[in-house]
Amino acid sequence: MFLDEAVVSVESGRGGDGSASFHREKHVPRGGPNGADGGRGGSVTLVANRHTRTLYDVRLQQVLKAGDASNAFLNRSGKDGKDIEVSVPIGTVVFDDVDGEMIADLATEGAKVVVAKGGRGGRGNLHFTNSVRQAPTFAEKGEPGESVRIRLELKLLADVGLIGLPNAGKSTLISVCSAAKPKIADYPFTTIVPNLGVVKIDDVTFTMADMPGLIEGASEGHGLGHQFLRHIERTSVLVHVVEVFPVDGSDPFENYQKIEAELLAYSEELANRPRCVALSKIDLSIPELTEDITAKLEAEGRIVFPLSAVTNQQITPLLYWIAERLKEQPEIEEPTILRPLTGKQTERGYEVEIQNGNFVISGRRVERLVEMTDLRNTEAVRYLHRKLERMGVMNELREAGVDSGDTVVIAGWMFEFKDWG
Ligand SMILES: Nc1nc2c(ncn2[C@@H]2O[C@H](COP(=O)(O)OP(=O)(O)OP(=O)(O)O)[C@@H](O)[C@H]2O)c(=O)[nH]1
Ligand SMILES: [Mg+2]
Repeated sequence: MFLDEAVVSVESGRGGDGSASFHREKHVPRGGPNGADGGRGGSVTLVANRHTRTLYDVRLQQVLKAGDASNAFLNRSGKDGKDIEVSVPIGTVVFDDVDGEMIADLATEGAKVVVAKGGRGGRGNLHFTNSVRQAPTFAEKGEPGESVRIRLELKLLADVGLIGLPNAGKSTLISVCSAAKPKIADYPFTTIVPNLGVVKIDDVTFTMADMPGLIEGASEGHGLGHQFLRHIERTSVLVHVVEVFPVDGSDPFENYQKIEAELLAYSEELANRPRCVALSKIDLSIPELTEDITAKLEAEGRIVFPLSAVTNQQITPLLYWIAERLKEQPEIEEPTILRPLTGKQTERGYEVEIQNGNFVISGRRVERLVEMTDLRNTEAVRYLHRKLERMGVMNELREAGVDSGDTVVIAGWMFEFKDWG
């Protein structure tokens, strides 16, 4: 796994229990209910922050856990649990690690997503009074916190991406265009994480990312494959760096075709981005050879910039071309929160299934209802029963053929079915 990826467990805090209590005053033997509510459990929020550069700190954590709330005591409310905010780099994409669905794309400074929402505080008995039940002896328990596993991926946000085979001269190019100081060496796979540089040409400033070398089969995950192709998804302009005179004796034109094929296989949309070829290391070539390859690439419809980063030849025409292309590009979109994690889990649906003769009810809302019920208190159980009746759960059970005395299982609790009708 790379530094720009992290899988973490996230837990929100549980809500505090509500209390069941009654006014006590001199001369008043039994006052009205006054039980207070439990506190709200802490939530876990991810926030995009430009001072955070990698997901390294997140990866060091086993669990990101917010605080539990405290229970209400008599007529005093419980304290809320501590929320936690975790800083992640701008460009972090959040996935549900279980179903792989994307939850949020934190593409701008300050973009936030709640990944685990704190449990609601249980309501005190005061809430359960009505015309017939004036002195409820029960209160609601706090809602349990959520526990989810999320996967974070950092997608670089750069205007321009430098792509090409290993050793093509990408890092050297970014080092002469910007203040970036990437590692440069005469062997392949020198760059293992993308380097970001800021380029200034006249009054235009843009960011450039130097990608690790791609190899044949990258689109199927070979080499560093998808890991890095995904970084270029968010660049507006691509510069394909092709070595004019490869030391390994390979053919520059075939090399060019290999990478182009990978791009196309990875994403057609990506392959259609504005793109040019930087024909690198022309100081190692002879003019005839350089011209020959340039002509071949131009015949493919490519714009070609023969250049040398070492002798600093012909770099500016490339930068002007990039600046022009960027002017034509739309601004980067707003952050997208596709699906707050908690949204999916509060779905209203439930299911009744018969397992080994037991009637098993599943569905988050129903399970939470049971988890928040003080099952030792008959009055609370009756209240639960009525709620389930109103939700239609009881009818569904009857339709499934439940009989008095049968066992109903909800959230791991077993109930004996009794039709109070
Ligand atoms: N003569 C000459 N050598 C160059 C030029 N550009 C890069 N090189 C050399 O080519 C080798 C590879 O350069 P890098 O910039 O590390 O190549 P890269 O594409 O970043 O390679 P990876 O990170 O391994 O994918 C180094 O030895 C560089 O000094 C150039 O314009 N002229
Ligand atoms: Mg490199």
